[in-house]
Amino acid sequence: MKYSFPEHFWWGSASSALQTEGTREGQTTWDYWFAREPNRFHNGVGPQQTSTFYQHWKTDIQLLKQLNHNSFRTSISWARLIPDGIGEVNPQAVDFYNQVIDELIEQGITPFITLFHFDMPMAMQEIGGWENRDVVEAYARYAQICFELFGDRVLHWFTFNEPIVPVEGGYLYDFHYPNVVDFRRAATVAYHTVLAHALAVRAYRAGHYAGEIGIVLNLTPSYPRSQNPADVKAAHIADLMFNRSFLDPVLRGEYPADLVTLLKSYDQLPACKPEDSALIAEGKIDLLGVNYYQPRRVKCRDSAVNPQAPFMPEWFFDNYEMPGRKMNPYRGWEIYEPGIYDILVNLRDNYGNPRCFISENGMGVENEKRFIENGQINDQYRIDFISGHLTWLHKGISEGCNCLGYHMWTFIDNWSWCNAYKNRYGFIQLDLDTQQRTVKKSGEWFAATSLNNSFDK
Ligand code: BGP
Repeated sequence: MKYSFPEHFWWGSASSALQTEGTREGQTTWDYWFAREPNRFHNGVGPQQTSTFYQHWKTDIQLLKQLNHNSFRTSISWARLIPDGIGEVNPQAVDFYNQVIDELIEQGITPFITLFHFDMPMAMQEIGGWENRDVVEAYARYAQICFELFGDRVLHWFTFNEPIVPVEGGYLYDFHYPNVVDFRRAATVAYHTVLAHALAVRAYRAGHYAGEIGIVLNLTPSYPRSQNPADVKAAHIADLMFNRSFLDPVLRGEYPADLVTLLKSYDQLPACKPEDSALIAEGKIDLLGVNYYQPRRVKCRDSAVNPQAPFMPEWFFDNYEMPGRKMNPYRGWEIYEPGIYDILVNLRDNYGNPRCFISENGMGVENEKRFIENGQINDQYRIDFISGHLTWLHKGISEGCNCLGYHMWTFIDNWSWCNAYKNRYGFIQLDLDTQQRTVKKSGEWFAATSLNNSFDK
């Protein structure tokens, strides 16, 4: 069967500043944490060992073109642009991002720019990071500076990438700095992130720029083990905490009432100011990026909560391993293609069918060199992964969902936080020692799909 996509569909991939650029003066939390605890990172490889986009941006953009990208998302590094987060703007950074943006446009690739992709300037973390409202203000200033510098050419802005992840990683589950385990502080970080987002949207609207502004959320549909009310309730609470804690503010301009009630009853609500709700209402977006990797399956808890243990989302559910689930064993994530359709239908039916696109979807695989045939990685599993998701996305579009594009994670194999280079995601293989780039079979498949605006399956 032939799957064709709407005219002007966005075909491309996503990456981020910290994971690709390298060579940076301004220090981030990642540089600081790596210097102190290199053992936390796979094979002791830190955030300075990248695919060196800072040096190779021009030839990399040629590769994007070779892959027939019509759009590409990356982020600006706050710490590169404003090394201490709040002071002087670094003119070399301005030159660098101007060159990248201009070259993308020159090559017919629409730049999509994220303002914050997990890379907090260390100077900002030292004063409390997202727990401190001064950092919220500093971020709003940084956003405004970006709009002023690049807003004449960048027409698709994203305030944050997956804002729930620094909350989970840094304040609940110990996989990002500052490795705090404290729900109330996590809730404060999440709340302040929403305020920062809304301030950036306000600044963007005030500047009357020609483009649009949105956010990228990782939406993990919450599936209950069964229709037993106890399982359904568990899935509902997981959905409130991990999806709707950001989805509702940015699309409806307010938090779900039952999330607020739940957190209030456990005394976990962050400190709010009376003027906050009006600001949050102003944060409604024009465009939603959806990152989808895996579903969340939950069931009612089997055991009673230990009242001495820290308050956690898992007080309300257990994770459920569905028998027969399809797994990506390298990342430990379930592969469930219909999830992408369920997300789009939920947006259509419950959120007014907003303009949206798939901003990340991907499959990280270990030791891909074993798949080399005639000098090229034959990653048929990745082509199957993409085409499997695209068929469900296609079904969503044919049923009226307002999905405008599909971006893969990622372009060239890159540094993946604590996993460093363990799992490779790219359309293009990176040899870390020589920096040589080689297009994988999936890259060729994607180039053809984008060119034809369709594929056969
Ligand atoms: C997303 C992030 C990306 C990227 C990707 C792959 O959550 O936006 O930055 O890293 O996941 O996940 P990981 O690197 O954890 O394997």
